[in-house]
Amino acid sequence: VPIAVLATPYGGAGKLVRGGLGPARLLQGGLEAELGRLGHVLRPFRTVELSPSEEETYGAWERVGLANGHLARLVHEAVGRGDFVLGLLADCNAMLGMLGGLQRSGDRLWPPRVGLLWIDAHADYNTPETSPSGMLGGMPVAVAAGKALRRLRLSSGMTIPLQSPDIVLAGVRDVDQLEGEAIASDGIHSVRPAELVHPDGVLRVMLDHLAAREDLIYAHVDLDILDPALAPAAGLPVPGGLSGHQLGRILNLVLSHPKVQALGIASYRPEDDAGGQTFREIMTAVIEGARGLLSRGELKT
Ligand SMILES: [Mn+2]
Repeated sequence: VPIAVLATPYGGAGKLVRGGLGPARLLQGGLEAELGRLGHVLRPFRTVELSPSEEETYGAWERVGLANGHLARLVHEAVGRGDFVLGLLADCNAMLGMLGGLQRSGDRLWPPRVGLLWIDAHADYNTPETSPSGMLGGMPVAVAAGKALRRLRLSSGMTIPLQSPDIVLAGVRDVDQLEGEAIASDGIHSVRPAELVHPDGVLRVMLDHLAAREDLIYAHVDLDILDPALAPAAGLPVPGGLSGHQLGRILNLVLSHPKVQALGIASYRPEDDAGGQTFREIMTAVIEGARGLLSRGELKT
């Protein structure tokens, strides 16, 4: 399966320097070379760019929607060619564009059902009403589920909101109170952090349930799923978390699943990673995941 590597430097605070450089740094720092060495065919790297007039449009949240709309078009093109999509994302808000692109692939009148496997220290299930911080980055899963910010969802290409059973949260270890109440009352499924250490258990069961329901699955990784002691330059650090090797075993399992059509990797901050420690953990994880993608090809033939 050819891999289309797509990047977006746009996040909740605009075109980020913090995080915005992350996607390019991952690729040039060795990801491209390593994927090639494994035997993957890579499409030419594409990156989202707003036009000058779009850059001047309204506020940062509107620009996130515009950038996500561009990302969705790139995802749509890539999936139309049969590519696997690897999204290198400034922050988690870009998940809306990844989902939007997957929803638009296939028949327009009978769009594919798309599921979400959300691997993050945070649930990102806040709405503007429940959020203690008001940060857009804490809301994208709720936006994808149609609970708030309809305009942002639509401009990201997501015409159909996810339903609760389309969502599986994995490894979440920091939830705000009202956010937790919403997750419980909406009946969102979760895989607990301790259960992720052996991915071939609860996670596999959840993935199989999701696959039975969906045509396509998007797997999203906020790199703060990693332990900040090992990978401090990733996302919004929360004590605890996985090693790069542990995340690699999870991604290996996830990417070996034929319905997983896209992987998003979000929130690497190279400017806080002078020694490259976080980079090495990420690389370990993604390379192990990419092996899973290769094993899927072998199963098919
Ligand atoms: Mn997070």
